[in-house]
Amino acid sequence: MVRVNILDFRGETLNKRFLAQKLPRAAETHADIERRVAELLDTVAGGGAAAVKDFTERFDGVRPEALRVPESALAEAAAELDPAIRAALVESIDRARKVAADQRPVDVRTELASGAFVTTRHLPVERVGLYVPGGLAVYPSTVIMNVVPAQTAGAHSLAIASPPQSNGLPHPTVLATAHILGIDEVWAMGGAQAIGALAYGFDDDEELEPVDLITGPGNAYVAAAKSLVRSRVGIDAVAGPTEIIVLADDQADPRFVAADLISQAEHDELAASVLVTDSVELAEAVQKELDVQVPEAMHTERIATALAGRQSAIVLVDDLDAGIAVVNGYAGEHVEVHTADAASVGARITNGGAVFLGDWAPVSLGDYCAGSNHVLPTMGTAAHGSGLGVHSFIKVSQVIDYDRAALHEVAEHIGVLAASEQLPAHGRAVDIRFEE
Ligand code: HSO
Ligand code: ZN
Repeated sequence: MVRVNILDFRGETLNKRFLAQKLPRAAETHADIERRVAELLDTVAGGGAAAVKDFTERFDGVRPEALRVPESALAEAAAELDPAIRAALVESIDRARKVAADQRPVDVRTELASGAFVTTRHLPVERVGLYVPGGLAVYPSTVIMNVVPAQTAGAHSLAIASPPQSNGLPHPTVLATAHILGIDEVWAMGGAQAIGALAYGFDDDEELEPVDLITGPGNAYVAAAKSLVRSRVGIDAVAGPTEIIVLADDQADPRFVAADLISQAEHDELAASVLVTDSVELAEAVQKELDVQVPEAMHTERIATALAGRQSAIVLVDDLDAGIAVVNGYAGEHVEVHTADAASVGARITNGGAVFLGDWAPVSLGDYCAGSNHVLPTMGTAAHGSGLGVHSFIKVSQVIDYDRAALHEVAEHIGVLAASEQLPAHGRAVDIRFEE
C-alpha cells in the first residue's frame, strides 16, 4: 500500500501561524551544502574553465575537451531529432511565444504638470545565463520555458548551461531544442560549478562572458549556488523540489487526482504532492487509486518515496473555504482545483505559482504545452514571488524630464523636505538654479 500522511485540520482555526507550523514542508536545505558550495564557487572564481572541468570530471564522471558546445553539434542534434519530438517542441514553443508576446510591458510617459514628465521604461537584461538541469530526467521543455520569455523580453545575449552526459555533451534533445530556438551558445556544465561559471565567467582555456542574470531550476547544489552568487548577478528564484497541491471536493474524479499527484512525485523523491479535501470519501478513493496507479508507474519507488515523505500529505478540512485557506497558506508551485465551479474557486486562490482549473487542465499540460511557464516559485515563495515570464528578464528604469518652470513649481517642497532630513545640500542643488 502506498503510504501518505493524513493531516486532519477539521475543527481547527486555520490562521497563518497554525498553517506555517502544520503544513507539510520539506526539511530546510542543509547548511553543510551551502558551505561546500561556497568553497566550490571560490575555486571556480579563481580557477576558471580548468576548475569547472575538474568539477565536471568529479561530479559528472566525464572531462569534456571543450566546455563550449560546438555549433555543429547543435545543428546535428536538431537534424537527428525524432520528428514527433520536433513537432511537440514546436507546438510548445508556439504557445509559449503567444503568451509571452502578450506579457510585453508598455513604456508609459506620465505628465505630472506642464513640462513635468516621468517615463517608465522597460529594458531587457543584456546577458542571461539559463540553467537546464540534467539528473534524473532530461528537460528540453525547460529550455523552452527559459529561452522564450528571455527572447521575447529582448535579452541581447543568451547562454545555456546543462550538464554533460558520458559523451561530454548535454542531452541531444536539449541541444536540438536550443538550436530550434536559435540559441548558439551552449555550455556543457552542470551543478554549482555551472552557476559559478555563469556568474564569474572565465578566460583561461576558453572564454565565457559573465552574465547579468541566471534563471532556471536545479537541484539543492544549484539552488545553493544561485543564492550565493546573487550579490553579483540577478537570479530568478531559489528553486526547491517541485510541488503540486490539489483542492478537491466530492465531485472530483479520484483517478485524475491520483494521476496528477503521481505526475509531480515522479520528478524527485523530495517532490511534494498534497491533496486538500473536505470529502473523506474522495480522500479514500484517491488513496485507493494511488494503490492501483503507483505500482503501474515507471518510477514506482521514487514516487512512493515522495508520496510518503513529510512534504506530502492528504489534508482533511471542514469545507471549501477552509480548503482555500490551506491552499493559500501553502502557496504552492502548482495548484489544481477539482471542485464544482472550479473557475470561481480558482479565482480565490491568491497564492499559487500556476493555478489549473478543472478536469482538463492537469499540471502536465502546463509542464509542456499550455503556453504558460513551468519555472515557478516553490517552498511557499508563491506568496510573494512569480514564475518565469517576460517580466523576469526586464528591468524598469525611469526617465525624469522637467523644465525650468516645472522644477520651480516644486522647489520649495524639495527645500522643506531636504531640511527636514538635515540634508540642506539637496535643497541648495535646486535653489542655485534659480539665483540671478
Ligand atoms: N513540473 C516541473 C517541470 C517539468 N515537468 C519539466 C516535466 N518536465 C516543474 O514545474
Ligand atoms: Zn513536471
